[in-house]
Amino acid sequence: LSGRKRSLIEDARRDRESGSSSPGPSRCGDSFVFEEGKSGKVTLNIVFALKNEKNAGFFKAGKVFETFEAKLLHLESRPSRKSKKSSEEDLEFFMRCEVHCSDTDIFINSLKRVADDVRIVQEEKIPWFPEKISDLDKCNHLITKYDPDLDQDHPGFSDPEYRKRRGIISERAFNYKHGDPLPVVEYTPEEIATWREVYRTLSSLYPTHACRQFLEALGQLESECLYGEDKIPQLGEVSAFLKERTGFQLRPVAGLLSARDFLASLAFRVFQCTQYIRHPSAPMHSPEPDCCHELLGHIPMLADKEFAQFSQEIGLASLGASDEDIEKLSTLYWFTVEFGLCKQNGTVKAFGAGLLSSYGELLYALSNEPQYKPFNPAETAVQPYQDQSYQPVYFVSESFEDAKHKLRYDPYTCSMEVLDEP
Ligand code: HBI
Ligand code: NLE
Ligand code: FE
Repeated sequence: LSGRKRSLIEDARRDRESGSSSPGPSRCGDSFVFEEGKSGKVTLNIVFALKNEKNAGFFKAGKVFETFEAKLLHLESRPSRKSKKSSEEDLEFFMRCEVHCSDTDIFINSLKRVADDVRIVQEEKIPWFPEKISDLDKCNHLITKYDPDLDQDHPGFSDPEYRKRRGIISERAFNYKHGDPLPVVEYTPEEIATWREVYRTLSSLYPTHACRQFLEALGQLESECLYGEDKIPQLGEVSAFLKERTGFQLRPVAGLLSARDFLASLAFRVFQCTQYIRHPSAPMHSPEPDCCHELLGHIPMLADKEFAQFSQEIGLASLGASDEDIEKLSTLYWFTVEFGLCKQNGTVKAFGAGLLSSYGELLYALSNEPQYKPFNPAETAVQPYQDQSYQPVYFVSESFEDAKHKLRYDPYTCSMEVLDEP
């Protein structure tokens, strides 16, 4: 294990144990602080509603605060979410205040007499998340799955030259900072031979197996001479191509990133790309991302406006999300962006990058052998998945746009709306 890798792993472990890597902003919504305090005081976060006679109720609540000498630290109001049916909107208040420890129970009980639905809420710790694109420099927590240095089943495990090469390419990615020019890798003839084989075999399947959006973008990449079987495209050129079409840009990544870090970059329309290539002994399928996967699987799809927006929305939803929600979003990402199928002109086509970069799995996914289920975010998000080999089940969207419409980020509530059947 190189020193660099070890320090990354330790870093990630520390973050997990301490709950977050740096103090995050407070979440708006219904999570608030409850701190045991200094000098016999506690800070309470209280939510209560006022249903009838709001003005009178508000002043009565104020009286309770006054009586208990509660020090008001913060106050805000919003329409109650529960009041859909009533003609007049109920109001909900959030107050943060400091009271004497010994008064807590009686204070809350008094409040309950003058207000409705009184709740004390505890703050969920919000995991740190990048707030600006350059913060992505801190999103570099690698996970060590399928690492050729560690995993005995990796086809490169017993190939010291391959491991050394990967180490060099990964180190450059690791040192990359936002704004630096994208690293140029001088690929060796052997690496180009692997690319050629992957490119050729996949190209023979694309016309029948890939979705329309993919074929269109690949055609453009080829006619602009960015893509072809004789050279491995460089990230800088490809990034410029994407930026013009959908605003997506690339940054190099040293290996498999944590789901949280990987998804966060999508929120900024940044796609993290590995630059090393798969081992020549296994060109038709690799469980880990490599440049064939990024360049052939992801890039053409990211040139499509609808798909780019879908990807960004998953990323936005992931910012500051709980670990459970990250898991769900990863699963959604997995069965759409990586392994999604969709219907086009009555036939099923692939739009997932993991299929479009693996000759073996692309054939298999459309062979009628695996199980197929209709795409539906609620169900898809909890479908267990494994990433070692081909998927046992694929989700099929009614149309390419359907997947996007069913999953929509609402910028006002900062949450994902899952829409039912259109
Ligand atoms: N890291 N570098 C990299 N590339 C990916 O495609 C990737 C990742 N980490 C996690 C991940 N994909 C997905 O499986 C989801 O967990 C987001
Ligand atoms: N299985 C894919 C391939 O061989 O290209 C890579 C999947 C990465 C998630
Ligand atoms: Fe991928």
